Amino acid sequence: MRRSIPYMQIRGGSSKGLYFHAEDLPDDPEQRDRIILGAICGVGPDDIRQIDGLGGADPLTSKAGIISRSKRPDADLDYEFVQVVVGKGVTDRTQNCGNILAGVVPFALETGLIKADSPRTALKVFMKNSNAVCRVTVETPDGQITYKGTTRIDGVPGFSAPVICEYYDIAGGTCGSVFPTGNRTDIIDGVEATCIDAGMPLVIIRAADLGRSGYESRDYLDNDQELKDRLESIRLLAGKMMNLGDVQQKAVPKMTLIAPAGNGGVISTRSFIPHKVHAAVGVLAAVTAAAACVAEGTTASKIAAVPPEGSYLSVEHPSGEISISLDFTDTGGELTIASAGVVRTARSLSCGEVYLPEDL
Ligand code: NQM
Repeated sequence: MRRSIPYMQIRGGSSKGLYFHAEDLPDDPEQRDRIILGAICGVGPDDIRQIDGLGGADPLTSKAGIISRSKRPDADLDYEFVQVVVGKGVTDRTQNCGNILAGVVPFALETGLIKADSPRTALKVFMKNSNAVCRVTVETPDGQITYKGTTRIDGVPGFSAPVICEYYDIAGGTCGSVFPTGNRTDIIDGVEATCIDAGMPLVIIRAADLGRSGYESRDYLDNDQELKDRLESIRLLAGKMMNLGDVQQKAVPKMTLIAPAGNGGVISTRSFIPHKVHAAVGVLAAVTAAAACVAEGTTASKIAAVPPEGSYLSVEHPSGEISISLDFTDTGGELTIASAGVVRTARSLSCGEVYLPEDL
């Protein structure tokens, strides 16, 4: 008998992924992973084209979200993010994803997990990967989700309804503290780096310190093997320093090259996720880069153009910018982030049953 499971495919922010109800998957994490790999890569998990599955052969389209109603008093939904590492045939749950998050509430409403309010619905989502809550608000006129609207985000063509994401207490969720090495800068493999986790573990290095401008295109950097080898050797060392252990098979920490902003923003970024360059920048990666800009004594603060307190922090990336609001306190000891806000959009693309390989 051919086996299949219900799924929805949703564009969340500038990513795209498969969304599943937790109850449709086995409880055993190993079996869950085999099913997710089967759905996304089929029987060819090490095939970089993902030709035998529904994955899109790019880190940004090789993702899954597992959703259930939350039993926590502070949340309505639980969300677990799974990154399928393209060409490696493995899953990684170390990181969260703020783009796939944008599709979580639409998924819950479309599949009847929760009833919508009108004209908007705000739900609290517990993000298992980073142990924190995000309040997500979507447009639901007449109690029905709509994706139609006038909001545009860089990295996605056209206009859509806004998905407003307000993150609480995200700092240090993966590494244990915002500056997990205990320093605001470290010298790693001869280069000054800031190791920081304000929602996403990043290693932030000034591009100029590696002999690059930081304004190179995604394709150019993807072909710069010398740079990528250097970044990977720094990443493996930084992973251990950031309490992440051996990160060879993990997607974090993400290496982030920075340069002074070129278009009126706070900083310009090139984000390696971790071996391919992001077409834009991840949501939580942008929040973390913005946090590094406002914190004294980091690699970023030295070149950032920080606007007056209370203004949006515009983080530039290869396809535009993403604006972040940050409610933070920097005592010089620890950096605390009470909340961070960002606007995304989403659109449901397909739903049905995904067939699993028969020999799974
Ligand atoms: O940083 C890509 C993305 C992401 C993750 C990545 C993300 C985030 O853009 O919150 O959204 O960093 O691998 O989808």
